[in-house]
Amino acid sequence: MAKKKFNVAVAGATGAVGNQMIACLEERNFPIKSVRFLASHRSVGKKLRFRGDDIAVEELTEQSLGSVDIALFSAGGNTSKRFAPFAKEKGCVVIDNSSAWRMDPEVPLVVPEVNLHAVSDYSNKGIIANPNCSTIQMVVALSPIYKKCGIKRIVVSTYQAVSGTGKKAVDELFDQTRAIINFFDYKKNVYPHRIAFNCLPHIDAFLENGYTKEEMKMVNETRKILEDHSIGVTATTVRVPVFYAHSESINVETEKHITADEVKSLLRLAKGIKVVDEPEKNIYPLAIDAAGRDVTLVGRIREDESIPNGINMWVVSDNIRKGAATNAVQIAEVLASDYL
Ligand code: NAP
Ligand code: 3JN
Repeated sequence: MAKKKFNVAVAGATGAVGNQMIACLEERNFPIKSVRFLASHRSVGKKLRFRGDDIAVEELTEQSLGSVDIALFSAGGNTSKRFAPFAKEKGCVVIDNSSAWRMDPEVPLVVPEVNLHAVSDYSNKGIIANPNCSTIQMVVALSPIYKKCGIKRIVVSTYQAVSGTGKKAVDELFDQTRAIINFFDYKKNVYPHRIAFNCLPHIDAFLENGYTKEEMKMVNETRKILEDHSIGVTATTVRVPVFYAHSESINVETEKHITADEVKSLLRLAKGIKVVDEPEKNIYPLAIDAAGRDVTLVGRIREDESIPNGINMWVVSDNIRKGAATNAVQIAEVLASDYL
């Protein structure tokens, strides 16, 4: 029997994440009957290449979602809030990359390597949420440990690439770096401070509790995905002058004891992970090695000698691929093969 094919739309197709979604659909040979690329009115008529054809970008409107089976959204939270409920009325399932629906109890928040079963709740609202990129790579690395020995507490510090802020931030890092090394004046539009040759302990807006929204996303999303609200999570998120791939220093306190060697063995068998841990040869996960790949690199795995049950690790993954586009397309693959 011929494999079923789907009408697919990408909303936010002209953006950093949308572009990568298009690349993932193509690379992974997603079963597509028709494809629509949607963005704001500013991009109408722009052509994007897909499987050898030039496809004109259309404006995202209620009409443009008619007869779409699966819509991958990465056009910001407000756009998702406005259009995702409408998509459901039209019989379309939305896989949403924004934070708009992530903490809605009726909306599954899915990382296929971790909680694939949650996809089955998609029909409540017709929406499946894709977690924040920093959360995705952390739970990919921690879920095998959680399943084996439980987790009491996680302390994480992130080193996040500028591509997480979108296309304009990638250009800003490039332009500032070029200006500074040539002794020219530089412009600053995206971040409140210079990002070139600097680190900013500030991602997304500050909240009343002193944390940023990005930090609280990591706390709340991790608990929802691991389905355990007793886990203590505290995060410090930092923007660094790297183009692609987020790095994270993670300290995890487990319920039951586990050695560093046991963690390495566990993670070597886990889906979506590559253990890169030969410090004696200067081999450990690097952003430049993770960029452009879907695998999450884990290394510097060692016991935390300050507590009885603690592990430290360094986790690196491409924030636009596994952190956004690839995770969304993986979810779409499961929907397409098992549910639609
Ligand atoms: P970007 O490069 O700035 O692209 C933004 C995209 O949204 C563009 O295609 C833009 O279209 C479109 N857009 C903006 N306003 C719109 C509107 N009113 N109607 C329709 N389309 C609109 O940003 P990005 O980095 O790709 O991120 C896009 C969104 O994805 C973010 O806002 C965030 O919600 C989500 N995201 C999630 C993660 C994650 O951690 N999973 C990571 C990064 C981003 P034009 O080109 O026509 O303006
Ligand atoms: O800054 C990063 O590295 C990740 C950024 C994600 C992001 C950027 C703008 C809006 C998000 C997100 O996915 O949480 C959002 C949002 O939808 O809130």
